[in-house]
Amino acid sequence: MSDSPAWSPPAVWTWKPGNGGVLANINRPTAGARVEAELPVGKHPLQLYSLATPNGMKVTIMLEELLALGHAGAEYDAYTIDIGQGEQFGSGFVALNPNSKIPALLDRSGPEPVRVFESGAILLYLADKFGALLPQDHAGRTEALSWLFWQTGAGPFVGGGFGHFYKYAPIKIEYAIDRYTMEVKRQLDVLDRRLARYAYLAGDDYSIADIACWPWYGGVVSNEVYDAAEFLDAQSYRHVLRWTASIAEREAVKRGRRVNRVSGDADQQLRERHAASDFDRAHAGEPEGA
Ligand SMILES: N[C@@H](CCC(=O)N[C@@H](CS)C(=O)NCC(=O)O)C(=O)O
Repeated sequence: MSDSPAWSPPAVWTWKPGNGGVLANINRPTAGARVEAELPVGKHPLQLYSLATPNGMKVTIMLEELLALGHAGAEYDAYTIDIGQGEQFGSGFVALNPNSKIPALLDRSGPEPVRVFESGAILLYLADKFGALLPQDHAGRTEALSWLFWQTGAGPFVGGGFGHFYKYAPIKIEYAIDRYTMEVKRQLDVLDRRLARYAYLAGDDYSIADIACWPWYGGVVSNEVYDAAEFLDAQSYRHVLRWTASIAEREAVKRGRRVNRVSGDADQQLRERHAASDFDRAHAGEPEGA
């Protein structure tokens, strides 16, 4: 093996500021708010504070799907949280998510506001609230939730494990990359075998299980995250590729993936979303809020 670090752990770990690769300026070993900062609030019942990462996209895709199904109560204001600048540690955001990670949702439609954090919990909350994108029968619902929870358990191996060590870590560590590459390929094979038999993860119908998995695994095989499709031999997961391409064609997915996007093609970015017409305005190159 090419790397053999001559380091052994001390009795008690101490934090070395600066050790954290590209996130070094925001990572700390402690939780809680670092600054007083109120969150903006718009006019719709649902307020989303997020960023167009794979976890963030799950929620904006879900909201756009609900709106496409005619659920007017799913209208939402989406605000960007710049995690590179540490906005997730502002007091207003921490009050919504004590874990300081996007996405976070505030539902102001009832007598008391309801906060929801964790992307999987937000998908389930919205599916239950609107009675959509989750099978109604107990067996079907259970299958969909199994895949939803599978994703929230498996996803950190993709992002925090493979993505971190393959793409973001300041040094390339063969042991870590081997370990997480094997796991990500195993997960892709899990999906490929399932999708060889069914159109969607929960069966015949598109559901929150697909919405949770698509930004991660679809992003990996279509080379949109980590630039690792060749390394992972993504083209061999042909059922995952078929599923990825078919979901990418959905109009709600095309809209949802643009919300809270702050990088890439300018015409695909919509930092804030307050109305369906914002998408047309962004395409026409007009400033937001115009
Ligand atoms: N388990 C969480 C993970 C959320 C998460 O990791 N969010 C990342 C962006 S994708 C984040 O906010 N990172 C900021 C930080 O770690 O400080 C979920 O599914 O919502």
